Amino acid sequence: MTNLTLQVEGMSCQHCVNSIEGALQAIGANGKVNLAAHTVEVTWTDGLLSLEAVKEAIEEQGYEVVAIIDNKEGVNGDAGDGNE
Ligand SMILES: [Cu+2]
Repeated sequence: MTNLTLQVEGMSCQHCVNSIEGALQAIGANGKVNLAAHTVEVTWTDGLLSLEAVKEAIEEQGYEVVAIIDNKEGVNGDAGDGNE
């Protein structure tokens, strides 16, 4: 599995959450929006999708992906909910 956290600009309400999570679901990824942190945690099966496809799905909804954090590299320990 690939598990990344994307920093996304432009999300402000539940409608945004639904748009992004719906768009990710439509391409076969699992997305979890954190509105307060302006992040989307995305998980998908390796080989099924590319990061480009994931970014495109979000950007097609009108949001901008400004940074990508690879959770496997443990950039920040705040989430600490044992991905695997
Ligand atoms: Cu909104």
